[in-house]
Amino acid sequence: MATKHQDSSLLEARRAQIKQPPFYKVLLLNDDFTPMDFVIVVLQRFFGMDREQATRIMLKVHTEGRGVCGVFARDVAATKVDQVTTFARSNQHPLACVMEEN
Ligand code: TYC
Repeated sequence: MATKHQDSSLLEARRAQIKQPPFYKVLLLNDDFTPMDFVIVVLQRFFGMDREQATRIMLKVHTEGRGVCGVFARDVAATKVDQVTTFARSNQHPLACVMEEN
């Protein structure tokens, strides 16, 4: 018969095996050069926000230094980071977009 101790050790081992699928936050970082209107366009185009929502997030990044654009599965988050970075560089802006485990 399993002891209480064995039962809880088994449960712990099982919990360690069943890892939650990793999700990632995609964030924008503030800088002194990217125009506010450009950031608003990025949030609308790549994160499906309306202008009001996009303005709110842009101002949060501007005042607090960083802000979350959304939470996605790892490959989707990586694609968003690539798309935003490519779009920013092709418009000569230094806008930084990064992902972070949630
Ligand atoms: N700080 C920028 C400015 O004053 C605006 C800005 C907001 C830049 C958000 C980047 O992720 C950013 N023009």
